[in-house]
Amino acid sequence: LAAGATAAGARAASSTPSAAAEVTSRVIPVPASVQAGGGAFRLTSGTAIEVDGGPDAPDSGSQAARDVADYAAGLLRPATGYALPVVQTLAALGEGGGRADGPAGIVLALGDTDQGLGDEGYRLHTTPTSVTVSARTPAGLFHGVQTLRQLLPAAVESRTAVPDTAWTVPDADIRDVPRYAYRGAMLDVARHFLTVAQVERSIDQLALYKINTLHLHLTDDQGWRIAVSSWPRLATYGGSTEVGGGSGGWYSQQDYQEIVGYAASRFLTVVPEIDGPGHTNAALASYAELNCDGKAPALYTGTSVGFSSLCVGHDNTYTFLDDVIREVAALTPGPYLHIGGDEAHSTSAADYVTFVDHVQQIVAAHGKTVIGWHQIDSAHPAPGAIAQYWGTAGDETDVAAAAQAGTRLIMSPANRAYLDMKYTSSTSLGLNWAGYVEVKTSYDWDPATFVKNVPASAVFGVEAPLWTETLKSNADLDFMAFPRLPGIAELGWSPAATHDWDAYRVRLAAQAPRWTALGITFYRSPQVDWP
Ligand code: TNX
Repeated sequence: LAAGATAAGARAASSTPSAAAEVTSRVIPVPASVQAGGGAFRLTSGTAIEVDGGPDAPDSGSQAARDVADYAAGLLRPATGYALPVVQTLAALGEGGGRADGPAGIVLALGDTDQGLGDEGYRLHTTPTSVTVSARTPAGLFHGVQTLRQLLPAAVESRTAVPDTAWTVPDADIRDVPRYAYRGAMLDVARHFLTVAQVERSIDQLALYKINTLHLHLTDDQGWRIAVSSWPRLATYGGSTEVGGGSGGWYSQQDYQEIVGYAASRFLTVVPEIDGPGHTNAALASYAELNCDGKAPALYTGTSVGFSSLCVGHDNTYTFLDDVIREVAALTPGPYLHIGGDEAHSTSAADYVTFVDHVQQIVAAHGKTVIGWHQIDSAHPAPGAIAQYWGTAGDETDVAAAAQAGTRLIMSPANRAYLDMKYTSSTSLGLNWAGYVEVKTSYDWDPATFVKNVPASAVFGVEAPLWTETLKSNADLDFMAFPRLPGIAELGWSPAATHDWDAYRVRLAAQAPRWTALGITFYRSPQVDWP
């Protein structure tokens, strides 16, 4: 083991086992390295949050650090009842990352104060008078704040004051960097429409576990959920219903930008998905000219898959896709656009290849990198394309061949990472086509080795999809995501050497009071000793 992996870190810190043990029994994803710090820190009514924007402050980096400090203050003020003023300083960091002098408090320090923290890593160091989070980037500071949050008592999540609480941060010196650059979750807003408020609530849950990507499945047979000015009926008609026949809904371009901006404030990138050639009944119903026979089918509110297809041989199809992808790309600051490509059972194999190859060109023309469900590996994945694996067996030879040839992989094996699979045969919500996925099954796999003959370097990250055929309310979403989502987040962030179900189930149990304080309904799996 390289020094720095938690298992090694925990051993190296055996002179002070409590520091590492406290952190590794409480924080998800478990940090890459935990050593003893300078002593535990306690927040008081006199604590301030100091922002050190680094040597170049004030500049845009400094403003971003300030935003993270304001966010941290917003998290910590309600439960503590403390003022926690945010103050900006230019002071240099003291030895070991703590403050040399100056006011006691929480310090967020941006700059190249530490080596090897990369784009998202951070260091968190406690002393009796300070807890300092340092990072090279604002994203790193933000992730460090999530760790700080989880080191405080669960009551910190309360939105009302919890008096007589000792707001203690245990002694720790944490250095933490992610295993994978892409750590995602997907919301299917097509089968059941989810409001902007529901999506933002999910974003906050994802941020707590250092997930950095929100994939929005915006279009499917049952609904088209984003306004496209050049094809307005997609939303107004195609978005007018959902599974079960409810009234559905759709995001105006302003709504979508609101979601993108909220995600960015939590350091998540939005990946919009426009699915094709299958999963397109809502579009086909909205515009007759998209159909090979020129006839618009009825809207669809059931849960079957594989019955719809865009007309691959029609020019209209590519005019439509070019318009949609141009508009969606322009609204999306992130580098990716997801083209779907799954379950095209009503498209011939040859047409499928024609379609995927053409759509990839359109996405490239609008400046985005293609992500597609792993069936795109049966076409010709463009240079830089990313395939999202949602199989269960791990023996797909076309996926392995594409990975060997340079197509990166996002790992979402359905029998592990799908948050919509039932936990057991008695789970009332969810589906079971990929089997039952209890908490241990969901956690206990390795993204690097799940698909045979894939080079570890081809794995770009992990994603937990939440399909909504059976889900609608916040309570529904929560119950399926918790407690599995934190496990997928840990697979994406923590070093493989830290992977250990027995240790993980202890950390997971410790999260439950936090979820309760946050109003998150969760499945009390018998595999975990909940408090
Ligand atoms: C398969 S996964 C689908 C979705 C369903 C999901 C339900 C994938 C790429 N396609 O259309 O919603 O199963 O688990």
